[in-house]
Amino acid sequence: MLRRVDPRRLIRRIDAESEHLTRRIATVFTSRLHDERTAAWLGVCLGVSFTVAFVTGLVSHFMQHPPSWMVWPSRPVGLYRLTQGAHVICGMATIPLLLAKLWTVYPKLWQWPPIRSAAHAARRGVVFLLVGGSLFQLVTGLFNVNYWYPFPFFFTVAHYWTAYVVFGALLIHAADEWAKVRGLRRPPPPYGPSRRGFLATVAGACGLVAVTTVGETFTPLGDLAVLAPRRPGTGPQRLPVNKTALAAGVTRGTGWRLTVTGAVRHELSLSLDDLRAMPRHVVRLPIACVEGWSAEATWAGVRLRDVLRAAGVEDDVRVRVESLEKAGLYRTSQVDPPHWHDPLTLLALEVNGEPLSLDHGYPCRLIAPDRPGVMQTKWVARLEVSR
Ligand SMILES: Nc1nc2c(c(=O)[nH]1)N[C@H]1C(S)=C(S)[C@@H](COP(=O)(O)O)O[C@H]1N2
Ligand SMILES: [Mo]
Repeated sequence: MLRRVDPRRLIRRIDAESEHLTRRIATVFTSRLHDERTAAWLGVCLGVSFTVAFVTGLVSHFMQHPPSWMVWPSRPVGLYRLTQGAHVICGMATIPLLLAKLWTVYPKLWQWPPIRSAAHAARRGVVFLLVGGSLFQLVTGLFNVNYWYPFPFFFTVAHYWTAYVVFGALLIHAADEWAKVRGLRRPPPPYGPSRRGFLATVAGACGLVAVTTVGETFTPLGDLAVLAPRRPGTGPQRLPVNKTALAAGVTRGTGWRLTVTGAVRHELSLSLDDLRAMPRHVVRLPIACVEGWSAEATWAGVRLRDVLRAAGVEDDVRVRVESLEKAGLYRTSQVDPPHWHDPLTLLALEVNGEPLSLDHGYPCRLIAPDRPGVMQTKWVARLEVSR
């Protein structure tokens, strides 16, 4: 036999239950650490770190994919090294910060009723995007830095577009919560050492992550970089390798030549001896990988501009540098006028006093100032000039 249920009684029953639950939750989360002041402090720090990550991330994206009107300078030499180091170190140090913030505010997840009005629903929607997007950025970023791709999408595209969602949600959320941030300027209500201790612990955790990773790009702290997958000074010819020749399917063949074609007055086909016969220049430049590590090395070879001048090019041409590598996203890169005019931009034949090893791009690789590592093309075989 089915019992008839009076819907009004049922609703009253549910209301009473939920009120009871809300009261229970409130008693569970009485800790000072879940209060608004702590959350606001952590929010300010997250606002700063996500802004740094967003801006430096856009720099990296638009250096690699510049719209036709955008031209990047080739100086300061180490600018990209700095911005990308900041991006990755800041992102890593943000992980404990975000976890602390989520722990501080998670009682709000169970607020009852879950939606009170349209405005409240919109606000919670923004927070949902912010939390979900932030976790996504930090987790995929961490995996990428460690060369681990357990997800079915392409990292850079997903990381790039999610950044706009997160930053948009962050701006709305910050505007919405600004009153609480302003409240931080008022003297705090009397409380014990717990909150200050909690914030100090979080700062310590962030600092520890930063100190154990920053050595991947700041050489004096190289020995401390236990969390970094690549370290300056470690690798063949004292330089890390991202993509090996084996992984790129490149072997040490014979009869290599460098061809220069496209918008040139004379096409060139140069042997290695032809290049060695040209004026040799030595430069000290870093490889600054998108994944955050960077390492300086001493490179020797011919200036890209000398080769292009020999082919007879106009001042405003662009150059596509192509690798022997058959497939792969990073087998070519674009060199714009500021970079190929720069006397530091070389087609390098040697690194740290030795001919390039195959893993570093033998027989010839591009090395230029202020440029992401992915654009320092190895195993160069062709220069395609365009107007
Ligand atoms: N042809 C080719 N060049 C390439 C790559 C590649 O995959 N293919 N990887 C790039 C990346 S991501 C970096 S960081 C640098 C690393 O140079 P290194 O291995 O000599 O340190 O090479 C770049 N040049
Ligand atoms: Mo890289």
